[in-house]
Amino acid sequence: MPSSNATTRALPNIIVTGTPGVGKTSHCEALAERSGLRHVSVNQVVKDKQCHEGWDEEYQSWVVDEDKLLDALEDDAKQGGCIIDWHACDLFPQSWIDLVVVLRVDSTTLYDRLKARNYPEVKLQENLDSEIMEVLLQEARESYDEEIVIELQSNDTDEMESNVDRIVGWLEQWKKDNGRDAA
Ligand code: DAT
Repeated sequence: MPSSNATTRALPNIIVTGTPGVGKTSHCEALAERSGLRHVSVNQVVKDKQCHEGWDEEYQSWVVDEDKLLDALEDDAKQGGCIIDWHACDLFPQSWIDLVVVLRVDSTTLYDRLKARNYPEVKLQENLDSEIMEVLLQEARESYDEEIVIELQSNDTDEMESNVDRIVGWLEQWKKDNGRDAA
C-alpha cells in the first residue's frame, strides 16, 4: 500500500468512499475504533451544519452545498486524523488527502442492502448502475494520484476485517514515514 510524502498534519486524512451501501459507515466505525482516528460522517456534517440547499424529494437526500461543506470540514482536515465517509470524493482538495479507499461490492449484495433500506426505485437503480460502471473508482482515480487510491472488496465481514487490518497497517507505516511514531 502507498505511503504519502511529508505533511504538516500530525495524522493522515483518509477518505472511505463508494456507492451507498458498500459499507463505508461500517468500515469507518471499525477503523475509528481500531486506529483512534475520527470518523467524519459527511452526511452528518451536511445535516448538522446545514451545508445544503434543501431536500430532494425524489432522491430522498440533501442537495449538498459543496462550498459550505468544504468550509465546515477545513479545520478538521488541516488538523488531520479524519476518516472521511462520503459517496463522492472529487470535491476534496488533493492536499487534504493521504489515502483514498474505494469500497466495492457485488451487485446482488448491493441490491439486497439497498432494498433493506427501502430506497426509492429510481435511487436504487441509479446506485446499482453506478456500482457496475465503477463510477466512484473512476472519480477517485481522476481526482487523486493513483498511488494513493486503493480498491477494496466489501461483500462480507471477513473482507471488512481484512480491509480494516490493511488500512491500520498503512496508518502505522504512514506514522513511521512521517516521524509520528515516537510517543
Ligand atoms: P454505506 O455507509 O456505504 O452506505 P453501510 O456501512 O451503512 O454502507 O452498510 C450498509 C449495510 O450493509 C449495513 O447493514 C451493513 C452492511 N455491510 C456493509 N459492508 C459489509 C460487509 N463488508 N460485510 C457485511 N455487511 C456489510
